[in-house]
Amino acid sequence: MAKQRKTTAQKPKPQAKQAQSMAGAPLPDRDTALALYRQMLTIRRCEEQLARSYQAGLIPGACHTYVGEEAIATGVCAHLRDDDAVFSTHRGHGHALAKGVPPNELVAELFGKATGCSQGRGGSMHLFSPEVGMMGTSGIVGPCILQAAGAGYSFMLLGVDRVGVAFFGDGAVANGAFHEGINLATTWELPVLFVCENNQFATEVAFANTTKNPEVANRAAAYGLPGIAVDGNDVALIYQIAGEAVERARAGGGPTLIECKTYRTRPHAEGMRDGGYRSLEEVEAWKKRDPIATFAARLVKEGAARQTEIDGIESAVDAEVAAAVQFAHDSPWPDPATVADHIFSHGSQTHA
Ligand SMILES: Cc1ncc(C[n+]2csc(CCOP(=O)(O)OP(=O)(O)O)c2C)c(N)n1
Ligand SMILES: [Mg+2]
Repeated sequence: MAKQRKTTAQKPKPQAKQAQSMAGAPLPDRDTALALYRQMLTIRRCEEQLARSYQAGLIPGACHTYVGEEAIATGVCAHLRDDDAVFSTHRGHGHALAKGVPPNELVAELFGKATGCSQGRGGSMHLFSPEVGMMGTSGIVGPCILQAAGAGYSFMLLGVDRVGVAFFGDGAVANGAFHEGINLATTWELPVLFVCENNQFATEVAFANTTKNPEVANRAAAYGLPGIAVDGNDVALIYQIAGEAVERARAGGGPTLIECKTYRTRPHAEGMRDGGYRSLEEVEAWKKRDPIATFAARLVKEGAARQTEIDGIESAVDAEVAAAVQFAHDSPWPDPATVADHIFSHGSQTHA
């Protein structure tokens, strides 16, 4: 059963309210470090496979991959339980996987199959798995911030130590939802993490061209919550900072805004061009800072893992993703007779 939240008298002191920029963190313990590596690689391999499947015409609808940003979902979700609630974006495959949706169910969903996490009815931008607290990806930029605040409000009213998490891009920062959600969650000290994946572009528009303040974390000062900017390609750092924020939220210490500075190294969506708005040199420079390769190298260099162990994880992940694709291929389409299912609620009651 969920633990009771601490009373006001026991509340931890909130962190300094000014924005902080954090650099570097020690490796977590070996098992955790290897699990983080495996999770990032699972996201990467799934995304590479989904890109190929999209090109082969197997994915109806849009497919926005998370390649280059895997450290963020991985480092944050490693601290979450199934009863914590994640609300995500159009770029949400990584969030779903890190929150516990199995690769089978993700790939099948994108193929439109009945075995997908949303029974083949949602696709890439409507990934739901409430059983593991994946409360949905969304094609609308911004509302996930409000939904996470709403989840935090529910958890506070229930008196439980669960947390709500919103993942969103730099493109959501000028949306009214950012202001409303963060202001409300801070005022009411709700247990929420606001995780901005600042990959520096909204579609093909540079963040710096849409604001006079291209830093996100320092916006926290305007609302009065801790704002922390981190290297979004450093999974050990994200794991550390997110762990502190989750612990604070569970203990009644209120929300945190975490800005993860990162870069997507594939086009905005599969099938789109990737030129004209950013240089190839810039993309190549960020590929050298790949969150997965750099973490693997660090694990070996610091003696946390042998290269053979890294290779073994890679083989296991490749096999898991290949099996997921086969599972999706072999799965049935949804039965057309069920097209109207799940549209109306039959179980709800009204109370006068
Ligand atoms: C409210 C709203 N406005 C505009 C769009 C069109 N749109 C889809 S994705 C996108 C870019 C979002 O950029 P960002 O939030 O930085 O996320 P990223 O794609 O970089 O991960 C936009 C503007 C939308 N889906 N919803
Ligand atoms: Mg962006």
